[in-house]
Amino acid sequence: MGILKECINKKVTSSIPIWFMRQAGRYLPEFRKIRSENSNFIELCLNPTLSKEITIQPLRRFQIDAAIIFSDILLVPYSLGQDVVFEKGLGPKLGKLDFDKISNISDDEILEKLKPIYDLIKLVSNDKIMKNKDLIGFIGATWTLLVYMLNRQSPKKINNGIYTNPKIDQIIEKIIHCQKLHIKNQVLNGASIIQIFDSWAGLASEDQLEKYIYRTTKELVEYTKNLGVEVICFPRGIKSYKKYCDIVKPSAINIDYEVDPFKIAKDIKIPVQGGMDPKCLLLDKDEMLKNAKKYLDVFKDHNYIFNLGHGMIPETNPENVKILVNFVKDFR
Ligand code: 1CP
Repeated sequence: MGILKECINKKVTSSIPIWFMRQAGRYLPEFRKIRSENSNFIELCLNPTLSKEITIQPLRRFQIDAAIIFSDILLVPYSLGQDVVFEKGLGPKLGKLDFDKISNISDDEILEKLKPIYDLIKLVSNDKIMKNKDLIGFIGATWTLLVYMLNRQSPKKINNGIYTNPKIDQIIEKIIHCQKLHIKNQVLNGASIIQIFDSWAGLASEDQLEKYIYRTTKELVEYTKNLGVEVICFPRGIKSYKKYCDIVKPSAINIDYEVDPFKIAKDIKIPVQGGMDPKCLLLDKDEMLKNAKKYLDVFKDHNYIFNLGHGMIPETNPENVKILVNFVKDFR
């Protein structure tokens, strides 16, 4: 067990746990090299040898406390038989959502498609670099997957807005079923923590929050906790983190960079992760560390995991990451 898990279990840790969302990726030259030789992103995710290498690359460089598996939230729609391609510079493009096809897909077919991810988790968790570290498995939240599956591309690019479909309730049940299978198999193969990414939670109306976010995420959180594993939720852009935590009851909550950390520290009693704007890593060293110190100070009496308020951006200089990690590690 690593100190992330200890922190989530409200223990006093030897130092402040730290890892980064999107730590395994585009800002690292060693990743870019592998990526340039592998143009098909899905195939890269489903190559356990290469995805293991990418997963541990940041651990070789920085004193971080966890690895997050190199994979993608859109492998769940892919496993349900919806086409997913990643076009350079354009982001993901999904095929037509064929409900009858999705509803007829068996568990064996889903698991057959996702098996390389479980092989990757096994490979990473057996590597000696993982001693005293946590291995984070993840899924996209039901709402965020629904947004991609119905919108068929990032809502950042074009947002068709109406996430309605006459069969929406059945689609949701099938997604939840697949998410549970994926969570269970990540845990069985060695994931010690699960993070649920709800990247588009901020797009949901009040009504959609009730119908598509609270209920579905609460069900997945309960399911994961019953497997004996902690679950961190990241409902990016949600209006009330407090209400979300009260209803969904995650083991820890990742906050985005737009919320006021003082208010979070006052209102929320469960362990908190993240918050700092990823753009701070593009500032000069002193400015970056001033921002980091703000979060460390605000959460000094809290169980706090240092991380960002969204994923690391591609222009990040790895040297700055190193400076930041060392600063956080020396903080107490
Ligand atoms: O082109 C490339 O080189 C691929 C870029 C890339 C990478 C490195 C994508 C495409 N996905 C990933 C890996 C990834 N995705 C990880 C593992 C690496 C790590 O975190 O260290 C994780 C956890 C994700 C999760 C993910 N994928 C999210 C949730 C987190 C977030 O950033 O909000 C989302 C929304 C996706 C969808 C996705 N995958 C990739 C793209 C370009 C997108 C679309 C983003 C958008 O709609 O804006």
